[in-house]
Amino acid sequence: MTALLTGRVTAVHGSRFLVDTTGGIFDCVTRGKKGGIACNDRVEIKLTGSSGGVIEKTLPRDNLLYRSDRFRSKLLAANVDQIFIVTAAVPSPNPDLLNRCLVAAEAAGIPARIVVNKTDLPETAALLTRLQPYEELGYPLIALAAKQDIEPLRRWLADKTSILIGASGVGKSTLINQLIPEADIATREVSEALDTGKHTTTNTRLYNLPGGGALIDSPGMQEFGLQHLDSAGLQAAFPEIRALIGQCRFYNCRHMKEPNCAILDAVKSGKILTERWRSYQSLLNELDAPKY
Ligand SMILES: Nc1nc2c(ncn2[C@@H]2O[C@H](COP(=O)(O)OP(=O)(O)OP(=O)(O)O)[C@@H](O)[C@H]2O)c(=O)[nH]1
Ligand SMILES: [Mg+2]
Ligand SMILES: [Zn+2]
Repeated sequence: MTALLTGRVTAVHGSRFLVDTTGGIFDCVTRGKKGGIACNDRVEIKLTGSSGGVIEKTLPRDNLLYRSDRFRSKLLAANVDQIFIVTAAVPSPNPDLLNRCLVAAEAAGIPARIVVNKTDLPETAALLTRLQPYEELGYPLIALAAKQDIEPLRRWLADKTSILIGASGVGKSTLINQLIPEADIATREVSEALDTGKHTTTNTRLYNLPGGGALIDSPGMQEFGLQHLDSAGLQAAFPEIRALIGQCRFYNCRHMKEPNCAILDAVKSGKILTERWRSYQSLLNELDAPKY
């Protein structure tokens, strides 16, 4: 009988997983259908050959970042110390996507930071002004141009496992290439030059940082469902709503259109950003939609 090897999942390609162990890197599959396996999961594998194996067991997770629609969950990464939500003035940012990423991070109990990339573009000034209130909510803003100077981000990463998430084209893979030249991830310009269509990232992959720690690249997302939250969990995932819970007239207020609602009052007076409340409202509506 072959002994089990412990390792961590460093890449997810559909139903195949690369597992990094003290004995080398193995290309693994799972045995039957066993729930999901995420990038950076700690697993036990049984070798089936010189380079392949089967994942026998997923070890307990410290945390799990994932999204979910009504039909299924999409696991992003496990056991991460922090999440960087990458934005840029171009392509045009979507505040709802940012809010959903922040809610997912809060729900998973993982600290979130916002990276504003491409500060070389003149449109960035307006974006930074618009995002300033997020810093006040407790989400640090890190502004930089990946292609010019990566230092503002580098100092956040030492000895931590971090993931970059965000829309397609904001520069996640470019950031990783600048920090870890050996990563050599194909980014868009390569393909633009060869005219082979977009060179977008299609899988989640972990790269070791030269000075210690690791950074996970993920495919750009357009949607971020959070069907795994309930209404209380959703309210708690908005720090500015969480701070006012218990101050509405109705103890079970949903902050949608109820009278004497502390949250609606705060939206009206500008203390809560309208774009934050809109995201809350659309997430709550999605939870209420019938599940098939
Ligand atoms: N002007 C400018 N462009 C940048 C900067 N960083 C990245 N880009 C460009 O943004 C485009 C997209 O970069 P990628 O790194 O492929 O973006 P991504 O977030 O990994 O995209 P997906 O893999 O599709 O999710 C490329 O053309 C980069 O050259 C920057 O600091 N300034
Ligand atoms: Mg990419
Ligand atoms: Zn209320």
